[in-house]
Amino acid sequence: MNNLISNEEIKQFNENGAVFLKGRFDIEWIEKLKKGIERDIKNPSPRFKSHTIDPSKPAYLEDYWTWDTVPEFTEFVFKSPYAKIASELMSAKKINLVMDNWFLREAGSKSSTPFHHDISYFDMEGTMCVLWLPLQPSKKDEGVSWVKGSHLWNKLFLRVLFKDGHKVEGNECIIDGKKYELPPDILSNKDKYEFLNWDCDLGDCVIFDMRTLHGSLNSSIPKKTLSRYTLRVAKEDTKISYVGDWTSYNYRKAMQDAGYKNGDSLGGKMFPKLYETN
Ligand SMILES: O=C(O)CCC(=O)C(=O)O
Repeated sequence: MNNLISNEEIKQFNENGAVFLKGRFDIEWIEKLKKGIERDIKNPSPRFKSHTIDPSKPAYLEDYWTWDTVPEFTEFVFKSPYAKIASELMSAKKINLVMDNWFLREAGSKSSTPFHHDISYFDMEGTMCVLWLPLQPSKKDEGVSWVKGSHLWNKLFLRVLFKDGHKVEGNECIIDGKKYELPPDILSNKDKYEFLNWDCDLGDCVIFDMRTLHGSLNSSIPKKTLSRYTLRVAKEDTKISYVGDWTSYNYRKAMQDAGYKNGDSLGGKMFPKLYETN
């Protein structure tokens, strides 16, 4: 099968921690994912939430880990080109699902995305990447910005809540030799960092390393409702690694109930294989 990604795109992903991919998803996928979000909102998972404290204000909504209950998401996870794209970007022989979610900022929402990296939210260790796929055309200041090269800082930052106020969860600590630090105050020190962000048409996406810091760089308020589907996948080196209490809420419990133990490779019901090279 032909390559979906160029060597230059792989280089950008490795060096910058995020790569913009033009027109890699057919509009049918975008329409399907939009339908999936509509379906999910009508019948959300117990994990569905608004990050906007005042319920009378336009909301910033999220649901996650619904790939197995929303048929449009199931189809995207197993049949879209993403798993093959991810295998090329990460030079992976095998790709397993980690977790999907979607975000929706209603027109007028003042709630924003805190700067964070996804690695701290998961009880896993290894090589992982994230698809960020906007479902409406969006300008660079309406979406997320990535801190160029931050995946190579060799740092782990504590989780930040998306709820207004962006509270950091837990305290600085060392767990199994891994140090978890307070995330840097990116917004007060914008001149210290280089940012990556892109205008996206339908079908464009950004794929980023699980360790790359990202969040809302400015306080722009969307004039139209904007949504995106995000999907985390892992290379074959990835293992289960239970970490600090801040990841413990329902995702950890479900993993433990399903029998996943420290050091296990991904696979099985929660983290199925999506792609394997011959
Ligand atoms: O698109 C958004 O609103 C947030 C996405 C994000 O931060 C993530 O998927 O980790």
